[in-house]
Amino acid sequence: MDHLKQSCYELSLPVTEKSNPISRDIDRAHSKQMVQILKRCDAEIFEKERNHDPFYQRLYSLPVIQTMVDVAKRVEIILRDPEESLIVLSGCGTSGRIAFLLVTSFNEMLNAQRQKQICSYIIAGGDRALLTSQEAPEDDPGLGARTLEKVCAGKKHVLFIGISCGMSAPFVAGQLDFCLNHLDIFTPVLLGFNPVHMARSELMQDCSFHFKDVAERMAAEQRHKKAYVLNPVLGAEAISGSSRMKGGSATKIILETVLLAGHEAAFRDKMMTPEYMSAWISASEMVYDTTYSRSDEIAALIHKAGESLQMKAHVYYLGWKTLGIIGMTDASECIPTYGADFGDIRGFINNGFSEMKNKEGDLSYLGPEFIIGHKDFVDTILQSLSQNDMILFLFTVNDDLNEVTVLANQLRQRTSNLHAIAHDLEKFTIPETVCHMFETVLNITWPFSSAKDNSVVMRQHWELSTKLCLNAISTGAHVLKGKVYMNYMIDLRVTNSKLYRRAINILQRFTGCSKTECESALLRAVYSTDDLTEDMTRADVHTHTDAANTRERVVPTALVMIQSGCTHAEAQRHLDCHAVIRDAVSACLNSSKTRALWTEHTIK
Ligand code: F1P
Repeated sequence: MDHLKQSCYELSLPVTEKSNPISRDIDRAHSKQMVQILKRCDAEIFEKERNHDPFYQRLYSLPVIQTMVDVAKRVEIILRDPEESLIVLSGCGTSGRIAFLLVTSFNEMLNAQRQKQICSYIIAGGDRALLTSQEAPEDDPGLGARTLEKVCAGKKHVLFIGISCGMSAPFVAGQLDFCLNHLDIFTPVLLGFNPVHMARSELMQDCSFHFKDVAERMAAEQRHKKAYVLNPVLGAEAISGSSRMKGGSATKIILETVLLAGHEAAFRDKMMTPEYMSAWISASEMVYDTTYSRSDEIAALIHKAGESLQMKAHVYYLGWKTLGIIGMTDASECIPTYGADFGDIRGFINNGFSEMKNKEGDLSYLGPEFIIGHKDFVDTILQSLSQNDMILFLFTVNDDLNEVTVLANQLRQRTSNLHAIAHDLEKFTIPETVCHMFETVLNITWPFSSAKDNSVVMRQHWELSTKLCLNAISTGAHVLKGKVYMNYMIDLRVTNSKLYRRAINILQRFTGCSKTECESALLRAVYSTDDLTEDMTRADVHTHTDAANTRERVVPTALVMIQSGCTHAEAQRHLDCHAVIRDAVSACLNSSKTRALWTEHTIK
């Protein structure tokens, strides 16, 4: 594919789907280089505006900050008059998990201050999606609207924040549309990371409009302060399209700021100014700086996790309180992103579901993926633990260090592959005896401030820091396992319409073939056939993604079929010859390049 074609192709993608030039060679980097690449990509979250470009507003751009002030004022109004009012945060996948984390923490803070808990979360697919990848409900705008209506029944004022990093999830579009049709009750906010004109314009299931229509209607209503679009650009993700990374982090930073600022205004009469908002963001930037100042330790943890995955062993995150949630969120997203098995990277939390405080309560009856307590880990996994399995503790000085010590001692009897990310404070450090139990400790000591709500803010900073580390570890480990080619997730699971389109985009990117050719190869891989029937080609995307859900290596198979012009069975044989997906893809792309060059040469 020549350069011009390739750059036109890139231009047509929204920012959140583009390939980031910084990480183009991440698949060939060793762990220390990887941390530097991820550090530069994450730095783009805080990058200042370039040439006052109105289409590419950044997080610190004045219009973005002003919108944050406006939304925080809505939070304040609701907190001042909580009867019959509600703040709802909603999203799919990582966006829904972050919504859950923010809502539970904010409600807990309100409860501790004897205030009414007025926040609620919605995640597409319900609470089971907090722990496992449930990509299909994301495609249903009607389901989104119905769920929202139910949650808000009887309320007179609702601030609805719909999160879709890629400005693409039909579930969220359905909810925003519902709000726009009931502006007497709802103030809708769209949080995403593309300019409005790049919102998805593909028609949605049983629907006459698309996401971009909704985003444009939202932008129009913003002029009357009836709706708000919060959409700073963060630059492309380090792994193309992996919005769990920068998208998830920025979602957390923006919404925590807005919620806390509204709270400060309601209960401490703090004035909300743009400077005040910028200061909150700068505090998160400090978290970014501090975290990446420990690049060597992060690299060591990537290396260890990579070794475990390469040996087909496991990585287990054992976290306390919200760090447990951060761990489970990171782990759950590896399945759709890297085609990982649920057992490859798993998260556990102290006290299991009673610590989660999710709406639907204990879900352990749903099966092994929903076994999440530390005690469950000891009861079900400890017996079979091998030295190749990596265990990573996630805790802070405010957690029960006695519990940490007891569990670590118990595990040390079976393995020394025990590591930790541990946060403490200048005045309250974690005793060395605790740190010494681990082979590698990423111990970050944070400056202590005695401000009243410091514990809430500190916890948020520890969560963000842990999220950055875990995103780096799980991404790096999968890169080392060969699940990434250049900076593309070539073994993604094609389980919803966005991922289906992404799969076609990846095939176009590497083969230079038309969309139709790539889609046809993808379908042949999805249905394991060389001859697509009419039923197959006529079926809707939903049917395709349903079928793809049970298939392995769908995109690599399609890629080999296109590049080598071979049958499905031959493509499977080619992949079977390579233990590592990246090697199989690279061998296929290189051999066809050589063939093309050779043909060109002989023709001349
Ligand atoms: C939602 C989401 C992602 C996930 C996957 C599928 O994306 O579930 O969290 O990583 O790519 O989509 P978005 O609506 O926030 O863009």
